[in-house]
Amino acid sequence: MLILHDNIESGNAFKVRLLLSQLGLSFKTIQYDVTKGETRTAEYLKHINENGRIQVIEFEDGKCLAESNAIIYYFALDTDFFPSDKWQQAQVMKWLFFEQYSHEPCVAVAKYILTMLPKDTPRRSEIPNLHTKGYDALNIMEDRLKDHDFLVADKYTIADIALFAYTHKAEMGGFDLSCFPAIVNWIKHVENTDGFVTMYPDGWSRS
Ligand SMILES: N[C@@H](CCC(=O)N[C@@H](CS)C(=O)NCC(=O)O)C(=O)O
Repeated sequence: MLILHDNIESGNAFKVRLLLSQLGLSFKTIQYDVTKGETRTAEYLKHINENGRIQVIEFEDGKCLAESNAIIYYFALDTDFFPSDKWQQAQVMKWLFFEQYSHEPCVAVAKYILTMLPKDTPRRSEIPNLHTKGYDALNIMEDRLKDHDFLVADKYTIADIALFAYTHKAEMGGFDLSCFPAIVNWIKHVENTDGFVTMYPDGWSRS
């Protein structure tokens, strides 16, 4: 069975859980506490990911693939979650790179600082800058979504999965989504797709 090296708080890991669930693929998860260096052990670096991070998918033959967007690309190929048209494929890739370069480093990191680190962490000083850059990214999404149901070709693809992951939890990072009506609407569209699963399982609470 597929194994996802996972952390329930990670939007990057949620992308993979969501796509695998929507594809109807079975997998089990191994949870890591990323605040305790559990992905930095010699064993992990050697066998799972030399880059010392989740999320990693481990195949039945022991091969491991890291990087959330590479993982969702791999599983989406030849399915409805990745277009067959070359131009649309490139549009999907554009949003995946945008997510990793302009969105996740602000929207996800603000969530991490505000929800995972102690309240007196000096890293709170990063929040204003993260908000400025994060709002720039959200504005770009809002602009696209104000006259489209989904990010590419008006069809639900892995571009939506990649950006949904941290956007729908952006308020945990102190972002106010009420100024983004198109994004709020798109979140509802994604939540209504077949086989949608939530990021945090029912009854889950941070220990
Ligand atoms: N670009 C990577 C990001 C991976 C990443 O930043 N993982 C974080 C959790 S979201 C992590 O494992 N942090 C632990 C560490 O850096 O020690 C992806 O999308 O998979």
